[in-house]
Amino acid sequence: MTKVITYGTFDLFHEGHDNLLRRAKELGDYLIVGVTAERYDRERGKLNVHNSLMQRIEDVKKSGFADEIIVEEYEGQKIEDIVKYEVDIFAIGSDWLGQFNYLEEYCKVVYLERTKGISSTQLRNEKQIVELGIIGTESIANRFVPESKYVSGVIVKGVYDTNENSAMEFCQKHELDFYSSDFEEFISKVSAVYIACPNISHYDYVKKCLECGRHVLCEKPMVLSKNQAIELYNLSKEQNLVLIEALETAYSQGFVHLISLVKSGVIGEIRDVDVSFTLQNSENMQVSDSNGSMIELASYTLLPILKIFGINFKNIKFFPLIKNGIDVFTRGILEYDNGIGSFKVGLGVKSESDLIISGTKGYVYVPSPWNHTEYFELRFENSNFNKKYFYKFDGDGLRYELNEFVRNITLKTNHSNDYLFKKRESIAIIEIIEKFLNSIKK
Ligand code: C2G
Repeated sequence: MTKVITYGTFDLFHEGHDNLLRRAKELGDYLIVGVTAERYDRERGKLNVHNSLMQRIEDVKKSGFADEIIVEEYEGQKIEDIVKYEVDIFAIGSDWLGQFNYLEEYCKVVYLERTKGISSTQLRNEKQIVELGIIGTESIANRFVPESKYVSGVIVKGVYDTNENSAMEFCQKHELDFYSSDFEEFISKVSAVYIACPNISHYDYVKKCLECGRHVLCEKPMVLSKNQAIELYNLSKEQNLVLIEALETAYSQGFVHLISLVKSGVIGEIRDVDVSFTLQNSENMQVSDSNGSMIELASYTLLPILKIFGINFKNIKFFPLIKNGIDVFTRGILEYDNGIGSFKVGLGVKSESDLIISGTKGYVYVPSPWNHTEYFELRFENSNFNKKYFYKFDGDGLRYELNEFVRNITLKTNHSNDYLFKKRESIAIIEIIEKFLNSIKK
């Protein structure tokens, strides 16, 4: 008898899951299905799981392919299960290609091609699965697709790029349902869009997508003009659509707790927020460094300053270092009635990308990379009172912004529940970047 084992969350059970189980069963005579426990999903950074473990087990049972169902509760359990149940074949979808090769020591490993385009409208409406399309094929879009599998309730269906070849390659690489260089065709096949193309075209695409009735998650900075930002947010409101600027730090657990803690007064009144973000090479950034450090990085550094001191600063000063027409390094100072916010951003330069918040009773130190906020420390003159905080930050964080986007679409709370990253904070950051760009033009 050939025994096959497979694992999954099987949330909002759909035809992709059904196909996977059917083909796994066909590989042998007896199929064991491991359904992930809630705690294990949290531990491995899977977000937004809707159905309870009981419901998900029930759905797997109903498929009729499983001879035995077990619960996957911890990292490393797969090896133990394979040995315990004397499994011959481990099967999993091709979105995990290569990642389970370590199991070859124990049994045969088969990657089954994942089902592209779970397209039934019934599925979307009844189970609220967001069918996402991506505009752009640059590096951040490439990092986004693998992250998306950690957010339940969303399927990346297709990609759009004006360059058809780039779109085709991206589609093949990420096993998407379709690619297109025809915007009308692209938009007709998706219910929501992630915009990750160079930011010069963000405005046009956000507007077009909203006008077509699609929810939009747009890379930072969404636009480079305050008026355009206001116009787009207003348009999304009129259309009752979700529009979110993708700034992953704002949605990550550690950062959210850090801000709440500081606001609760544990380090007294805040006098200074000093934050830095530098990148030696901008390979991981959305576009080439021809944009300059303010466009690339200021959205991050302005976030903690505006979160803590608010958007009404009295004065702002920039000290840029310009090379070949762009700022390779910029220091900025925001003056408030009761405090100072200072930041530095740089491309092709390395410094500690840390965050220090100084208060009248103590300070918070967040070491590099502070924007992941995996760890920070409250420090006081009497070090006996120092306290360390640790958080999980999975992947490169893109799942957090996607999770917030999907959550907003499902709950339709775009305008009432944006406290993690308020529209007015997004607009204020864009306005500061615009001010800076105008100042270096002169
Ligand atoms: N799947 C598929 N086609 C889809 C969606 C999912 O073939 N369109 C497959 C996945 O590749 C996986 C299974 O269905 O093999 C279950 O998918 P999920 O519920 O998303 O679970 P996942 O996070 O992939 O679990 O230990 C957990 C496993 O390692 C992975």
